[in-house]
Amino acid sequence: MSPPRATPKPAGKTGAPARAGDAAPARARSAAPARAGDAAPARGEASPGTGETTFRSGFACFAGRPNVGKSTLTNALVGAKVAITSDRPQTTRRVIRGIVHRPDAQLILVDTPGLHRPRTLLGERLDSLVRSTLTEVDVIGFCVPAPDPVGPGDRYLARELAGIKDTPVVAIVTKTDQVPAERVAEQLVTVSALGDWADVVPVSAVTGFQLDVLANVLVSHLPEGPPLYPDGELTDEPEQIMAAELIREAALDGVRDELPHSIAVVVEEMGPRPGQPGLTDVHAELYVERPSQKAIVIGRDGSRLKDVGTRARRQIEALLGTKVYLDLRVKVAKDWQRNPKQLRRLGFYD
Ligand SMILES: Nc1nc2c(ncn2[C@@H]2O[C@H](COP(=O)(O)OP(=O)(O)OP(=O)(O)O)[C@@H](O)[C@H]2O)c(=O)[nH]1
Ligand SMILES: [Mg+2]
Repeated sequence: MSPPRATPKPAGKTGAPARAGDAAPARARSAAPARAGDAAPARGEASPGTGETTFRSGFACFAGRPNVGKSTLTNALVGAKVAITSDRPQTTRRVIRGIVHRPDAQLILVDTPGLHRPRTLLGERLDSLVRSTLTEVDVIGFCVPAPDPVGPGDRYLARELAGIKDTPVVAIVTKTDQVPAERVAEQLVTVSALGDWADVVPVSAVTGFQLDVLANVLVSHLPEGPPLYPDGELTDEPEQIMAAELIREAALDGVRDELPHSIAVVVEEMGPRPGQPGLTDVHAELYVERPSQKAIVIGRDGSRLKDVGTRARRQIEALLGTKVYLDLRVKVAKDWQRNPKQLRRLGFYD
């Protein structure tokens, strides 16, 4: 069965400015990633003497501090929303694969949680998740935002990445639309001096500036090989997980301080309502760490929760292509970020 196609083409190819915020969520398949052996025949495979281009396929991982724009960049390159984003740091909590299909290559982008000094067991788990991912990819994209001064966190990370032998690292200066050209130039010089990078590329995921250049650079570091995922598949994230993420994204909007970190969402059940094929029932639980946080999330007379539910439902409808009935409940899982049992229950394994 071929996967449902989730609209836009990679941003760099269409030339249209890719705004991650506008992108409809990508339809996901729950299938495990296809192994090379299962893959469809390669297009454009090199045939000696004919001058045909070589087909490349492989993995590029985006790494960087929290909030530098890794997920927004992933979405912009894929041309659809495969990862949730927010202006709060530490939004991404899992490794998310987004797939860019080109006539000459299949580029699998691996978006990772932002690297920071872990303060909780969750932080430690995410940190080790990123580190193991970094050793498994063909090329690493080290993201540093143009507006922010380069700090000790970036320097530390630059040294770590330089220590990963045999994997080229491309430094990416993100969010160039937020600053004047001189500041971008300045940041390029600073970032270049941080390490021995295979390339240094400035980009804006919001305006689409240089996305095609970045895609070309990343593809140039991939090995020759056939596509690893079926044509048109934009992510291998299961729909149930994507739905939970979309609810969390809606819940993150407008909350402050520690609360964003304390929110976790689990979709307990999701499926078509019997006798109504155009309607999907989604039963989800939104966890916080303390009763006081529960009151904030619910809001006066339930108004905030209702608003979160409405926004999340629209996004899930776009994801599934059906009407959605969303049953969203708020629960307290005391200090779940520090509790191994709770972490496991919420899907964070060690
Ligand atoms: N203006 C502008 N804003 C951007 C750009 N890229 C990302 N942002 C914003 O920066 C914020 C953080 O973006 P994310 O993509 O969630 O950052 P991240 O690096 O994935 O963050 P973590 O998952 O927490 O590590 C969001 O508010 C984005 O809208 C860009 O190119 N231009
Ligand atoms: Mg992210």
